[in-house]
Amino acid sequence: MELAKTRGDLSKAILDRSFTLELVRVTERAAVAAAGWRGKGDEKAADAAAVEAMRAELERVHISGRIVIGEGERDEAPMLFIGEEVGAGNGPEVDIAVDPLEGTTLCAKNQPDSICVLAMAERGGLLNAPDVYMHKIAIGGGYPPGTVDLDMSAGEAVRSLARAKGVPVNEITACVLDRPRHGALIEELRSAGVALKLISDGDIAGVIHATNTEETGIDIYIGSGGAPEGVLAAAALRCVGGQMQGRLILDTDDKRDRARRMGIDDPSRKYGVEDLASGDVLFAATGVTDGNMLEGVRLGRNHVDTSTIVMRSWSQTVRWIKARHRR
Ligand code: VTB
Repeated sequence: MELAKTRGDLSKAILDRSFTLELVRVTERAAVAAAGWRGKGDEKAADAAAVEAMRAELERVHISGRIVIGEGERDEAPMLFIGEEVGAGNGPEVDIAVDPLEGTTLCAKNQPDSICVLAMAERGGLLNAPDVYMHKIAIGGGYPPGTVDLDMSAGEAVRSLARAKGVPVNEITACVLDRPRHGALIEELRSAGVALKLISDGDIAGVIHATNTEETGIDIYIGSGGAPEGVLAAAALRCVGGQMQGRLILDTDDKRDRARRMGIDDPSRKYGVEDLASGDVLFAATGVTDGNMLEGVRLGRNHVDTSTIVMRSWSQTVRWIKARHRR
């Protein structure tokens, strides 16, 4: 069988493809560091270990990187703060979004789908999103544009998706963060007959699961979660296909001010995948705990095994990289 050789326009492949493996090293190292804190009930320590490891490994990558989604503002985060320069400083100018330990609670409780995540784009390619909530809706590839929309009610969206899929609505499964604020949403989905996969945390994985329905059984992700996680999920969707929309929840003057300072003039803008992550994008995630998408870190006597997914928007290549590291 022949592989598609020219998926995209070669002139748009700004990011050298060898960076994919560089990013794998970064998320692997963060995951190994966090794995030592699995099940220990200490979210902060797990997160700090991942942040430090990610920061150290990024230092070795030949990029002039700038953190656009990170651990917070300069005054609140000692490492990987927004605006921090990262990388060896001798390569292309790129923007970096990180969630060094997505699902800190999942890691602290040793529950599924805690992952270390990083996305890289050409300069200006990732939305500088403030750390607020974002309404999100996402489905997999292969559906006509506009099959679901943030401006539809949840009931309308799942009925439209069921029609497009050619199944009754009671065969649709929606993934939703299990939060009191989603009470009405959950009620609406249940009364439409939809099956719910309620997750306690980790909606980057939740969104990606919706693009991999055959394996996860999830058709749609819907609800509000972190805006930074929304940008990272969009970076992944640029590589695996799928539709997603997001809208920032800027419900106070303070949040609107913060957003304005980050360059967001229209507080009610509906963002599509390309508005959140544009141009050439790479995305990597390594499992910390076992999950639907990735196995967690295996700590053996003499070696440590990691499992990583890494993808590239230009070629739409998705690689699963299992690695064995000597202890
Ligand atoms: C969201 C979600 C994340 O934390 O930010 C959530 O996007 C926090 O939600 O994936 P609450 O403020 O309602 O607790 C995660 O689940 C994990 O960081």
